[in-house]
Amino acid sequence: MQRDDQLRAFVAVGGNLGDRLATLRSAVHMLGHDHPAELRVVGVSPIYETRPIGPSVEPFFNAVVELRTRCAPRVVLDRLLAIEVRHGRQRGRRWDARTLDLDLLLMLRPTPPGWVALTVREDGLQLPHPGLAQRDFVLVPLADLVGDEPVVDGRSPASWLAALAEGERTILRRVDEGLDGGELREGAQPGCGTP
Ligand code: PH2
Ligand code: MG
Ligand code: MG
Repeated sequence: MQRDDQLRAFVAVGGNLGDRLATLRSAVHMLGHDHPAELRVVGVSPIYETRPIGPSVEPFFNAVVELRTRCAPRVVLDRLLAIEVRHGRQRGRRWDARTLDLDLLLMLRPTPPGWVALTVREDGLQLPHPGLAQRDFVLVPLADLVGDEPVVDGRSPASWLAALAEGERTILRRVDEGLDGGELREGAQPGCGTP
């Protein structure tokens, strides 16, 4: 496969229990290092502190990470779930407080001259993520990475953000400490599941 066949995957990273900064940093480290032959971290957004949507009271830390991969969406999702489990994630009530939540937001495949979003509708996996256009805690960090690039049906994160009402905004502040840009790696990706 050509290098150009790599997919771009965008992952929302969030958590509102424990040491949120340490958790997010650790999750991004694992994304970049647990499966180096499969996933490569190429972008990290700033971290935002956000008002919880749903029953939680503790504010979240939220960020978005961009990966390059040749793995299918289901494989990427499995890697994310494994990292959640390693951070003590218990699956309880929907939208309970959580140490770490990794959501696969979007995957883009190269369609020169641009990129086209994969559409997936399977049990436990829907792409693009169904909440993508409504949540500023993913749109703002996604816009930090892609700006006004059209990512789904000609729409950009910036255009969805512009359509959000003031009352739907959750971002409290941008956190001074960031994710580690040292996770970013150059180089080719051997494949998915190949030695
Ligand atoms: N995640 C949820 C529910 N509510 N609120 C914020 N601010 N950030 C989140 O990541 C979040 C949420 C479900 O995963
Ligand atoms: Mg979530
Ligand atoms: Mg989730």
